[in-house]
Amino acid sequence: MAGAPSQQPTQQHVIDPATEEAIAAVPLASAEEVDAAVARARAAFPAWRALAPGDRARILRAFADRIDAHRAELADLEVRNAGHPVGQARGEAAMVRDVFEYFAGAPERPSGRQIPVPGGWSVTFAEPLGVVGVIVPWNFPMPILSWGAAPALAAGNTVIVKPAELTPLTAIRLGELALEAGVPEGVLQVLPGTGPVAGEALVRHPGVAKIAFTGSTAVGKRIMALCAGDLKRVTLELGGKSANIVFADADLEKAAATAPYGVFDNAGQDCCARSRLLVQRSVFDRFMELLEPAVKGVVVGDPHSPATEMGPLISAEHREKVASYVPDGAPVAFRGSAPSGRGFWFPPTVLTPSSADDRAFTEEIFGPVVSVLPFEDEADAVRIADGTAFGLAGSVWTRDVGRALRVSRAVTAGNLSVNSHSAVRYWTPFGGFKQSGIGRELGPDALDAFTDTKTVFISDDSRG
Ligand code: TXE
Repeated sequence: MAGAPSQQPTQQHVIDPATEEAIAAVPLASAEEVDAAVARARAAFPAWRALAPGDRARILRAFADRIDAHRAELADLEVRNAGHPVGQARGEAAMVRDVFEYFAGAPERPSGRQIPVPGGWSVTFAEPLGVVGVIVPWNFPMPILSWGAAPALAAGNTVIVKPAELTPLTAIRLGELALEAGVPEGVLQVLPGTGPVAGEALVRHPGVAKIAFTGSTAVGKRIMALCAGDLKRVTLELGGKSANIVFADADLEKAAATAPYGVFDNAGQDCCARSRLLVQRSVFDRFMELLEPAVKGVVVGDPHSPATEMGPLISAEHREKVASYVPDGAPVAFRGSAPSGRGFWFPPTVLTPSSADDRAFTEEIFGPVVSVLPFEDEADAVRIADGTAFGLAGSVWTRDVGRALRVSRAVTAGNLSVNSHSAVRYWTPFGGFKQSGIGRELGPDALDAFTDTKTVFISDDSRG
């Protein structure tokens, strides 16, 4: 059926990006295997959907408990497969547990409305869609899997997860833990494979009702176009080029001390990375003086060490892409350190481009590179912040409450933080404006993304 090419290697080696060593060999699903997985998911759907709310909730809670019991193991796997510093990886495993726990309660919470209408009532139901494909990138393999799978399952759908080629290990383990926790066969399947073969077979499959995709804007556009063929539901969480706006009246010490976290977290491989730093001109020089030690102090190295704040990039190919934004002669203000030798290391790098048109200032680099530019006033800051095709996140640093509100409302992005870089919480909505995506994940909105609303009119005239 799927129409995608199925000639490909049958397995691939998974690499530890901190050592460049192969740590596992993982099978790659063919289009035919995607077909078979969709058939299993379709077969499992009626019973999963029909479960009493309390029973579905109990199974998802048991899964969350199982994840909790295996948190350290999952974190260790992510350290080795994705190079995430161990403290960060532990936080991610805890978040995955929390996400499943939060959405586990959804079947028991009231949903639907009663709307009085002349001659009777209209009642709404949030109906599950069927089989949901969750396509996951390599930057946050565990959390992003949970952001799609947990609400989809809670809403009564069955799910097929396609992890990224580079980082399938935690997804495979989560699939095993789901079965051990009592999630029925076929309800949550993990199918490692490539984007062009397994990913695209899932997207094209007429038996799949919805695709939840996180990844590059280019692939997101292709997926949306493919989904148009049969009007498959689609949510897209794509790239970003978020601005960190620092006003002269801000707590400059705090803004400078936290700016590295805002962009170098996960080695900058974060769709929310505040990779454009806008600083009001009157405090620009002072801010740069404060920023330099903060950047040079970022601890880059062995992701197994609890002291490490930044690990390697995900692959040699990705490091080449990141390096292309810092060619010889690039306006480097200062850099942090990075290990030499094996591993895909890249030092935290601060650029001061001469204009907002600079390639490093407009394109998503997805690495530890931040570009700093001065601005004049509020209007100028918002204009520069909005000067890209993206609109995912941003930060505003000021002590003026009115300005904080004005600027955070004015910037065209889905997730703003005031005097902070933290925006992602599993109980609040997350997603992008403009070319950063469509739809919202997490929080109550996520359930809307995995259901269609049905309205049933009930006449109060039983004589017909
Ligand atoms: O992403 P892809 P890549 C950005 C970031 C990064 C760039 C490339 O700038 O440097 O994208 O990363 C699957 N049909 N982000 O190449 O290719 C693929 O197998 C169906 C931002 O890794 O978009 C993987 O599972 N699926 C981002 C997933 O899509 C396809 C996170 C993402 O891969 C497919 C990651 C196809 N035709 C990268 N082609 C974010 N929003 O955080 C690929 N895939």
